[in-house]
Formats: sequence, structure tokens, C-alpha cells
Amino acid sequence: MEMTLRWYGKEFDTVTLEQIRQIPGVKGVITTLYDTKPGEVWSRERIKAMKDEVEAAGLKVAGIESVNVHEDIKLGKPSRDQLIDNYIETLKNLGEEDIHMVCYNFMPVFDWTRTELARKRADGSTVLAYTQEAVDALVPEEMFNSISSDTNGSIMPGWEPDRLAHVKELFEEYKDITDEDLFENLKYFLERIMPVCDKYDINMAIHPDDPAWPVFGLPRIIINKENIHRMMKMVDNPHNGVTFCSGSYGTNLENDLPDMIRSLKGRIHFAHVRNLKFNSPTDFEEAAHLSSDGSFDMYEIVKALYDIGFTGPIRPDHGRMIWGEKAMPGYGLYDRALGATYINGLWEAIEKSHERGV
Ligand code: CS2
Ligand code: MN
Repeated sequence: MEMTLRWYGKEFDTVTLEQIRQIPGVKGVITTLYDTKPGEVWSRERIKAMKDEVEAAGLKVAGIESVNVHEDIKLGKPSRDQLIDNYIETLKNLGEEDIHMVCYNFMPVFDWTRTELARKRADGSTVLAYTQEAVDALVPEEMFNSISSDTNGSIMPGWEPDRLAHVKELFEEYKDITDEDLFENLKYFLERIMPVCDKYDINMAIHPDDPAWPVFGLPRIIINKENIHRMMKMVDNPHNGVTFCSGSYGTNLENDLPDMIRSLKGRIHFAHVRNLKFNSPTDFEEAAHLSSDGSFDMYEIVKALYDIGFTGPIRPDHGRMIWGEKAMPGYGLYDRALGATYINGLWEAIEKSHERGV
């Protein structure tokens, strides 16, 4: 594995490349052109400038999170062909700049959903949290307003203000879209982009829906083992793979995370590792990465990645807000640095035990 940290770019992130460079074992960043809109072509010049900036700080671009997919592609509208052409052009430009991993998602309207961005824990840290009761009591527009007013001044990925403007129309458009339609539209998209991925050896890594069940009545498909295997089989190409995000699949307690990882050998192109603490099956919060702080056995998760021979980029996912830091919720420096160090420690111990046959 290759330890990385997500970085949103100088204009959007409170964390600097110089700081990231000092986290032991972190050699690369996962980044994006955060000011581009879904459907836009990423120019080769801008990709190169981003790469040069990262490399000047002694790091590498280990992959992109995300090249967002336009809603018309998810909806299967006639305009999708032009939008997919643009996506292909972006992939080609990334490939020509020697970038080979692209994370994306296929969630209608919203990216991840949380009901609190700063729930206070007993130790004084704050974390993102979710309760089903709160979602059930909200209409989607209110969710947008509460998320955007509570972000320490940053724009949260997936909750960009221009989405808000269209939220009502989008819900209308998704009214008749079923899970089957969404699978079909994903298949169409993947079939069209695979040739450029083959040509430039680009690993596409779909991020799971978070939480891993339908919210606000919208269809959601990347939620469990059965569905991801269906997705990989319907376009059976090694470049069609997944981002294994323990915190997103883990929202559904029926998902056996180490078992899912083992079943995805060769198709996990990117890993997000984080822990959740369940207070009830419908109330969870994003704990520290350490197993005993949450509900998951992080050793088993990292061990499964080790056992399948995972060599791709990995990153600590959302961290808690600690030590007075002010940053984009989930994306401060301190707790993610602790997370990276902890995952590195688990990996070293697992690797050495394996090598020494203990
Ligand atoms: C991320 C997602 O911050 C997060 O929760 O894991 O927003 C992820 O970047 C996207 O879903 C991938 O497209
Ligand atoms: Mn994730």
C-alpha cells in the first residue's frame, strides 16, 4: 500500500503540502481540481500545474478524488453522450500526465449524508455523526442549509452551493428512476469509458454510497457485497474497480468488512480507512481510527487488505476535530495524521508477523 492524504488544493484546504510531507510515511496526496464542475473537461495544463505544485513539495499525486459524474449521466438523459465524451477527455488528460487512479461516485443528488458536522464527544473532540431520526425529520433542502452553515467556512465536497439551487428539480427528475435504471446508466457510462482506461491504464474506483442505504427515497446501489460484484461483472474489466471505504460500507452493520475486502482481491484500487462508533443501529459517529474508540476491528480490516496483496493508495478518512483546529469537518490535519500513523503501525506489525511466520 501507499499511504496518502486527501488534499483539496491551496485555495480550499487549511492543510498545507509542507505539513502533509511531515507525516511519517505519507508520500503522496489524493487531490482534485476542486473548482471544476461535473461535466467540465480538465485541461492538461491545469493537471500539469497541479502535479508540479505537489511535486515541488516533495510529494506525488497518487490519484484523483474525485472526477465527479454529471447528474445527467446518472439519470441517463440524452445529453449524457456529450458529458461522457468530456469525462473521457479528462481521463485522457490525466493519463497523459501519468495519473492512474480516479475515484468517483454514482450517488444521486447528494454525496455523503451526515446530520451533525460537529457532535461533541466525551473527550471534547467533535466529529461528524448521523441519526436516521434526524434524516427522517428533514426535507432535503433543510439538510443542505444545515450542512452549508456549519462547515468552518469551507465548501464541503458534495455540498457545493450550486447543487442547492437545483435540488428540487433534481428530486423531480429522480422520481421515476429505480435501482435497475441506475445500474443500467452506470453500465452505459463504464462501457464508454473503459477503452480510455485501458489505453492509459487508469483504475476507476467507485466510492460507496454513504450511508449505505437509500436516503430521502433516492435510489442508491453501491451499498453491499452483492451489488459491487454485480457492478464489476456487468463491465468485467480490471480497470472497473472500487474504493473500499470502511466508514461508508460500515454504516450498514450487515456488511462484513474484512469479508468484503477479501472478495475484492485485485479490484480494490483505493482504500479509505476509518472507524465508526455505533450508539444504536441508526445512530453512529465518526470515531478515532483506533479500534477501541469505535465499533470496528481495524486490525482485521488492514489485515484483509494486506492479505489480498493490496498495493494501491490508501488514506485515513475523516478525522475528528481536535486540539482546537479549525478546518473542513472531517479534513483537519491532526487526527488524520494520527490515523495515518496508526494504519502504518498496523501495517508494519502485520507485515513483520507475516515475514517472521508468527
Ligand atoms: C468522501 C466522499 O469525504 C467523504 O466522505 O469519502 O465525499 C468521496 O470523496 C466521494 O464520494 C467520492 O466521489
Ligand atoms: Mn470514503
